[in-house]
Amino acid sequence: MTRETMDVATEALYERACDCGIETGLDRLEAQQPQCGFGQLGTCCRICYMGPCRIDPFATDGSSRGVCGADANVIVTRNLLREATGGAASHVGHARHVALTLRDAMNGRAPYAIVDRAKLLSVATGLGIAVEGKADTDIAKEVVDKALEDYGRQDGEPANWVAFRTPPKELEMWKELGLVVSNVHNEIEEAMHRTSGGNDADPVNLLLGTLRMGIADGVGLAMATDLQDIMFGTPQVRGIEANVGVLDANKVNLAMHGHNPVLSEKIVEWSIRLDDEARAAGAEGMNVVGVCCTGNELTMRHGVPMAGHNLQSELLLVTGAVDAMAVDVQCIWPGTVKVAECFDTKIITTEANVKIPGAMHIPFEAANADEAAEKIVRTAIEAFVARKGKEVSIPQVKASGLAGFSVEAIVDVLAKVDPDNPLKPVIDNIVAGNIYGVVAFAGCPNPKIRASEMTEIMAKELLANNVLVVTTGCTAHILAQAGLMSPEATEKYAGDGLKAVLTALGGAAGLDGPLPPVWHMGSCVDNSRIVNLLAALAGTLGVKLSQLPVAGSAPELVQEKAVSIGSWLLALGLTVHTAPVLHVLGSPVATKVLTEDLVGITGGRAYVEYDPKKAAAGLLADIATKRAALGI
Ligand code: BF8
Repeated sequence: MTRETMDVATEALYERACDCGIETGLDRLEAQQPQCGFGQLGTCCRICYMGPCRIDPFATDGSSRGVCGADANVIVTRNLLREATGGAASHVGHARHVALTLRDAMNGRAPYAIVDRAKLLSVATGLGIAVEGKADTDIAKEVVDKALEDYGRQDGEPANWVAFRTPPKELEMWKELGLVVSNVHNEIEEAMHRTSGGNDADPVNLLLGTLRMGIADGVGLAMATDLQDIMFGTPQVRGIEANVGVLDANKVNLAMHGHNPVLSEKIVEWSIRLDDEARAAGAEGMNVVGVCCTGNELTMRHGVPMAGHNLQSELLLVTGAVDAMAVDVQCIWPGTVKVAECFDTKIITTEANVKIPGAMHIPFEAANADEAAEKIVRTAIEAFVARKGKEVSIPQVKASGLAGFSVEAIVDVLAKVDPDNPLKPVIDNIVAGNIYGVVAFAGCPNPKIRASEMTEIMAKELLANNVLVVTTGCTAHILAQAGLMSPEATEKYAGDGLKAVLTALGGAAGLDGPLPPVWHMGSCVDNSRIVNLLAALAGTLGVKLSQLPVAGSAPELVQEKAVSIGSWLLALGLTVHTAPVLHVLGSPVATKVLTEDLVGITGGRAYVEYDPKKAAAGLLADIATKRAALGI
């Protein structure tokens, strides 16, 4: 990413970093050039000590195979399955943590409660739990039992969250393909086993394993979302602000970074409780802001400002205005500690399995949540006292918009148009072509691609062609910062058909203007919300997900979690665009199966394109094909 192509806020912060001699990820990316070609092709194998072996897929001598005889197809597909396993482990671990917190809360051992009773009842009913005449706490305990069963069962039956949240046609398809996941921990064990030395050497079998891992990932996503909604509330549409300008020099700025709202919800609570202390310390109050996915969780439920996406996590600290950044799990750059050392900023780790040398560690567990949250907020206030009077530099850049588009919130809006059949207005408009299709943007900001404004330009192209954009994760931060979650963006960017629909819906919802053209549906685990929405549409139309005029995109893929989410979407039958390309090009089998043959298996297809306009055109062509097949 060169300086000329950075957005205003990033450029200002990067310049300040350079002036102060502070190294950031952008510098390190440059220093890493050229990056390893074997790694990019996926043909580096380091799972045993005869290696590491670097395979040249084009060689005609012995270097086309590893010492054990594994060729590029085997090595690439083993590596891909291990990537997806890393992602799924993150999500099912997250979900288990939330389930255990709900269990402890219901047993009086953790200070959390049932905030959304309606969601509790709908999840319980969906899981087949009888709710009549039972106390809410007992129902919640049964929900927890169902959740933990998905980590322990050995009967081979579909996992509870697979049976609950998978649309019937796709569940049937998975049964026929032998892809039904029963126990998510077993899946992870099996995947690590089969990809260790001297086991599965069939690339197609390994690719099917990656689809299974995607399905295990989907269990984690859906379970996390459902249980979080029960404990913290189902998001409703609300106003939000995004970008570094949400920091306030005169307040105690406490940035929440990571993923699990079990921590961040408590921090919000204690920031309110200790606001007077912040004022007594000379601040104008507490200012909790969100980074990455925990930022999405907080903005969806409370309207907490979205300070930045993953690539901005270091740069935010360069303002000198962040008093503390408290983190839990996933996507935490070790580099943040080095940047924080240049200021009075405290980086606070909280999880036993995520520690960073140089960071302060305040152990956070559900049982001690109040004490730990109180300590974290007080630490931020003390850091503000140390910072008081020192120079800070906050680029005054921020955008406003609406967030909180849970499926429930969307249905609430649609029910104002048609109370008996809320999805009908959407389906009618899809059939009529006013909504040409839907594309889900998910995943990360990639410094290799960010300068091309991949996410923003793709979204604008799609909107102009009447494609509704829904989003989660860090792409939600990017699109919010670009102003695409505002009603004005509908006027500016949406095609005429889409504009008319969003204007009518905005009117029905009692807004002054249209609904925004990009709907913020949450964090990365909330990709489950997107699938639930698509499943409802497919169910109403009586078609498979693969037949809908919809697609997914990780336009700036970074993390293994994006690989596992994408694998879930491929297993569900969706076209999934990514940039950069997955590390699979070293394998002709993987490349062909993912981009061609899979269409005949699940209906899904991997699609790669780095040019934002061409990528949008590719997805529009895909949608056109699906519309034609539906006869609309
Ligand atoms: O889980 S989008 S950089 S923060 S991986 Fe990470 Fe990617 Fe951001 Fe959320 Ni998702």
